[in-house]
Amino acid sequence: MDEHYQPSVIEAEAQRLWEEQGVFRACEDPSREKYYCLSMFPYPSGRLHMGHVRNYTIGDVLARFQRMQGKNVLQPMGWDAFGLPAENAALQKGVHPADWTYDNIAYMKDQLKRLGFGYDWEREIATCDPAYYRWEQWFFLRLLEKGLAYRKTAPVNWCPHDQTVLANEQVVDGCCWRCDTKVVRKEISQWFLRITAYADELLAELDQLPGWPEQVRTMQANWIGKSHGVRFAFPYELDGKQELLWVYTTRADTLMGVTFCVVAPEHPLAAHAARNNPELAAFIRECEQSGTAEADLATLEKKGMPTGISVTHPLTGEQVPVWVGNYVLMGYGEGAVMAVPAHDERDFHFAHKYGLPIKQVIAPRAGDWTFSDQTWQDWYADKTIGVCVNSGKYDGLSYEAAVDAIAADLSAKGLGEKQVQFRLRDWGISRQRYWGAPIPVIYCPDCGTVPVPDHQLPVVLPREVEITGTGSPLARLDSFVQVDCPKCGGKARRETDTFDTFMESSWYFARYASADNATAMLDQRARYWLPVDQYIGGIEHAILHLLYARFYHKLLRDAGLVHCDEPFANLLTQGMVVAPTFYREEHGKKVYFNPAEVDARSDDKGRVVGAVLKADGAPVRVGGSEKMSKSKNNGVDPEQLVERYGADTVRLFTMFAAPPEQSLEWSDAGVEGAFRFLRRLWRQVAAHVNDGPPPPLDKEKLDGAQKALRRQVHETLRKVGDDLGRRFTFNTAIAATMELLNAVQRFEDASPQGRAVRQEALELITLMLAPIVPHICERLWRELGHAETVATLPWPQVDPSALVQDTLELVVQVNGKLRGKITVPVDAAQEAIQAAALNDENVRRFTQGKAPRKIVVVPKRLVNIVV
Ligand code: ANZ
Ligand code: ZN
Repeated sequence: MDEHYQPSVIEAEAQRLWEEQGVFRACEDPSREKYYCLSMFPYPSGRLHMGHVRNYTIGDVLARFQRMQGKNVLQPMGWDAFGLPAENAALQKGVHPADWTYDNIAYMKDQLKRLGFGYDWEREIATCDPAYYRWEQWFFLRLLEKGLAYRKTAPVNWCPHDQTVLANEQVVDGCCWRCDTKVVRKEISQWFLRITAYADELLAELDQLPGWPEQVRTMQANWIGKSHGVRFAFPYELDGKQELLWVYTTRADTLMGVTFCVVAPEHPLAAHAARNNPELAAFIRECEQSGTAEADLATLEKKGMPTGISVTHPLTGEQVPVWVGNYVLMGYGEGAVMAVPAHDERDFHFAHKYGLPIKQVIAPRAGDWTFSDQTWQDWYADKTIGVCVNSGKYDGLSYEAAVDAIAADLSAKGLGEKQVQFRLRDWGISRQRYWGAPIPVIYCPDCGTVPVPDHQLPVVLPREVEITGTGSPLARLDSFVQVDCPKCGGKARRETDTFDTFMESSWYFARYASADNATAMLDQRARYWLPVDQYIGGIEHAILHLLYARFYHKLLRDAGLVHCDEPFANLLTQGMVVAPTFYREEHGKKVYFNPAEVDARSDDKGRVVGAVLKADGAPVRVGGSEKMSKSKNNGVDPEQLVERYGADTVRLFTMFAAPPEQSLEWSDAGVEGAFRFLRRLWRQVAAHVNDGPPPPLDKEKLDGAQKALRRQVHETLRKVGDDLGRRFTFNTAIAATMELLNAVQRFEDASPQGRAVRQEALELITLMLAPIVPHICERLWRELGHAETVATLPWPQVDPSALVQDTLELVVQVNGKLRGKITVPVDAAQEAIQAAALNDENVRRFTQGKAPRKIVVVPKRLVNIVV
């Protein structure tokens, strides 16, 4: 065997072997336990980054490990291929989005193959393929039939100069990213999916996902945001007619503290009041100009204006003025609030700003809380602290009792009820973009909205379009837009919006099971494979993608296409890959340098403490470690690493450097270390193999040292199995294997049984590392004298007899000081242990022949001799 480790040769060889043998092709087999291992599919941006490599290595290690456990494993891969970057590339480089996307797919697929990931490529999916999105269109039509898809107007970001809708990420500081024109809000008609109909189930079933990180479940629960409150109305008269101003509150117990009401700028009452009030109309317009994101509203400076309209308090009959305020959302509750400035923080600041009265109605039941109408205090928000005061008949009631009593009184007057609200909004799925799946509907002047008939699917996204960055390319294409109405045959127009790309990623996991089915969206194979047993991906998808996928899965279930309730039984969210940043200040701006452009110095803990730019030898400043990104120029290109060290080193480093959920700190030294370990493993196997084959292992004939090594081998095997299978602590599994290799190296026994023990140790190390560094292990296995493909082998069994410990090491102290170590049989009698201790050469030097006054034996630990 060649003593030289050559990753490029052995990796290509192993990959060829797997491909020829079709090792990763998955076949449904009801007699075997299945394991569906799925990593989130990438957007084909051009090249893999380290985040991908980490995600996919974790998935591949788990898939390979479970295959060795005898499971029938499916591990597919595909491409989340629609999206904005392809259109940007078209604008910037003049390439067609389809060409750009498919070129990127080809390149990245090759990169994935060179990393040795064991995917069943026969199930590959690209979501921009009409064979994929036709089923998305087909299913959308089923949702339309059930009323789960509907159309309504909703605001978008609009650039008046480019005459185009902008995605949130295309709005930079409130302006268009291309022409810097101020972006405005525009109401247009769009398609929605009724996710709110599933809000309760989406929330309740989070409890049935013990295999998900707590943090992700909490984030989803908060996003769904179930709240219990009261919906009620303030009566008022408008132009001689009786009207009701509905509001929603979670604090009906504070109803007696209402001193004004606030409506959203888009509320009809605001519009009515603005008719003869130009100042108010201007204010409303100003509010409409600002962004639509809820996060912006939270930090927004609170502003308002009176409407001049008053409403009647439903319980006291007092007159309450109505204001318009920018902090009230039209899309939540009733788009109007009762303001209780004494106890609601936003109302408090609003009242202070505009000099509105503040009336205390909650007082602490006990303790050193106090009320102040001058400074805001957080205890008001805690419903358990207070009782009602200044509230007439409700005085003295606690939160729950007060809400019950007040809700009952409102209900008796026919003015309100208790109500459950969700923060979750219906999912807007229309995008005014080209590179997406066309929404399959047609608008006819006579028949209205007409679904595209099933037999006309797919509505193929036309290729020959002009992408200019202004307006919608599809809307300009007459051959696409102008169609005959499927109902009356008259002239009609096609919908030119495309689906939100979250639509494609909401069901791809199911399609992998039936990827080649040209006549149905899914088939019975989806029943076999679903749910996904292990899903792996970034925490950035904790809310939207995972919530949409769970929702879509339930839609599929209710259409009879899948059988289980939840799509992902277990979820692992891997941490970020971070790296140090290097920069210089130039004209007050930071200019970042890539880690590859600098020579960095590290301290003995591996922390970077200084660096110079290779190009000019002058120092650069060292910033903190941050997520690898273009903006910080601290990305490391996995391809260059694979070229230099091989895929196994890259895989080993990413799995060794940190537990999967934590951030992984990039380190050149760490990569070097991983490479050196593999080289050492290779050399040891070579040295062993080149001495010729050992005799068979005879367990009966082993001496103490041989038994000790065997015990460490099997203890390590047991630990690694647990680390990979249950704990997902790949780093500790690798560390234990490294220690074992050190022990093998120290074991210099060249006797026939010594060599047999070493053979077993090296074989088991090879099998244990196979999920992590599969290429080198294929080759080592053959060098160790076997013909099988490691990727198809079962996980080795721990030999219980090897774990039995028949000798013990005890420390020996003389007068409390450590003086020696002895090895005794585990079942040795007290006298034998004492004799062995006294007999030890080192111990004798310290006892100097004196008779011991006392000997204490602490079982399994130590012997103390007092002289
Ligand atoms: C009076 C009140 C008093 C409130 C108090 C809170 C504390 P969650 O829990 O998120 O459901 N609210 C209702 N509709 C709103 C809208 N469209 N825009 C902005 N705020 C709105 O929040 C419910 C609370 O948020 C409601 O309870 C209401 O303020 C406000 F001491 O009513 B509360
Ligand atoms: Zn028609």
